[in-house]
Amino acid sequence: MKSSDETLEELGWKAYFSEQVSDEEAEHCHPVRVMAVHRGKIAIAGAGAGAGAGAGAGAQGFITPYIPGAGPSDDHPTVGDWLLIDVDTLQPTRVLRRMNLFKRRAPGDRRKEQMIAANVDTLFIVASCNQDFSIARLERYLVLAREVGVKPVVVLTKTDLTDTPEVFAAAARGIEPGLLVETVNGRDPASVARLAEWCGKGETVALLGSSGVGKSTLVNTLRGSDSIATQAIREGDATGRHTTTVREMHRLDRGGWLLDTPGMRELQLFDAAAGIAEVFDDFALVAQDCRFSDCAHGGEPGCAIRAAIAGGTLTSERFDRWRKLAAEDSVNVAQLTTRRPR
Ligand SMILES: Nc1nc2c(ncn2[C@@H]2O[C@H](COP(=O)(O)OP(=O)(O)OP(=O)(O)O)[C@@H](O)[C@H]2O)c(=O)[nH]1
Ligand SMILES: [Mg+2]
Ligand SMILES: [Zn+2]
Repeated sequence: MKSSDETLEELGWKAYFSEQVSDEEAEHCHPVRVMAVHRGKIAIAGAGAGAGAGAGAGAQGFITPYIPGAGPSDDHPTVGDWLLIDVDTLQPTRVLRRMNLFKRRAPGDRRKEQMIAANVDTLFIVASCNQDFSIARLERYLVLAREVGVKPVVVLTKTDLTDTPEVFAAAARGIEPGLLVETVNGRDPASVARLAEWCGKGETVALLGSSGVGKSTLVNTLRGSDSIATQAIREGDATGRHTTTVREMHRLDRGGWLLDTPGMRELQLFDAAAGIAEVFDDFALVAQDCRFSDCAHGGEPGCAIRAAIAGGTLTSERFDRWRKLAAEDSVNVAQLTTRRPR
C-alpha cells in the first residue's frame, strides 16, 4: 500500500481504516473507495480500482457490488465506503468498518432501511430561502446528523432571490444554540467560497436536502465547472424536479470531496432516538421533571413540559414537532425490527 499512500489520503483514507487491515491482508488486497452507486454497479477509486496492470494510483473503475458472504443490508457497499479488492481477482473481499453511516427508512417500503452515505466528515444540510423553507425539515436533517455524529452545517441558498436572507438564517440558528448556518448564492463563486473551508484535502462533505434547493449547483460552483446537470424548480410550489439520480462523490481541486445526492421526498427517521434527544435537549431536560417517568405530556398531573409551555419557556409548535419525530421514530423502529428477515 506504500506507493499509493498519498493518493489514498486524498481519497479520505485514515488511520481508522488502515488499522482494520492486517499486514497479511494488505499483501493481497488494495483499498478502494466507493465513488458512486449506480443501478447494479458501483464506481470505485484507488490503486486497486483500475482494470489490471498499468492502472495508476487513483484510477477509477467499475465493479458489481457483490461481496462474498455479505449480509442483507449493512455489509453491502454504499457511496463513501472503503472496500478491499483482491489484487489477483480484482473482486471486493470486504467492506471496512465505517466511521459513520447515514441511513433512513426506505421510501415506499416500511420494512427496509436505505443507506445514504458512509464515512462523511461534514454534512451540508441544504435548504433555500424561499417558500419551500421549513424548520421542521431542517430539524429532521439535524437529528440525522446528531444521531450519526457528523458535524452539520446548514447551507441556505438562493439569497439572491429574497430581500431578507437574515430572517431565514435567524430561524435556522434558532433551532439549536451554536448551529452553523451559512447563507449563499449558490451560483456565485465568491459567495460559496467560504464553504470550501470544510472540504480540505481528503475531507468528505455530503450534501443532503430536498430536490431543487441547489445541491448540485453548489457542487458545480465550488468546482468551477458545470458538469453536473441542474434544472429549474417548479414555479407553483418552488419544489425541484429530482434532477440528480445518483449518489456520487465529486473532487475539488484543493483535494476535498463533495458527495452530491438526489433530493429527498421524505426523510423518515428510525433508530434516531439519541439524535432526537440531542436536537430537542431543551425538552428532554424539562421532561425529567415530570412526575411520571413515562409521562406522555398529554395532560397528566405534574407534567413539567405542559407547565413549561404554559409558562412560555417552551413553545407548543416545537413540542408538536418533537412528539411527531419521536412517534415516527418508534413506529419505524418497531416495523423494521418485527418484520426484518432473518
Ligand atoms: N437564483 C438562484 N438559483 C439557484 C441557486 N442555487 C440553485 N439555483 C437554481 O435552482 C435550480 C435547482 O438547482 P439544482 O442544483 O438542480 O438543485 P438540486 O438540489 O441538485 O436538486 P435535485 O438534484 O433534484 O435534488 C437550478 O435552476 C439552479 O440554477 C441560488 O443560490 N440562486
Ligand atoms: Mg442535484
Ligand atoms: Zn410530562
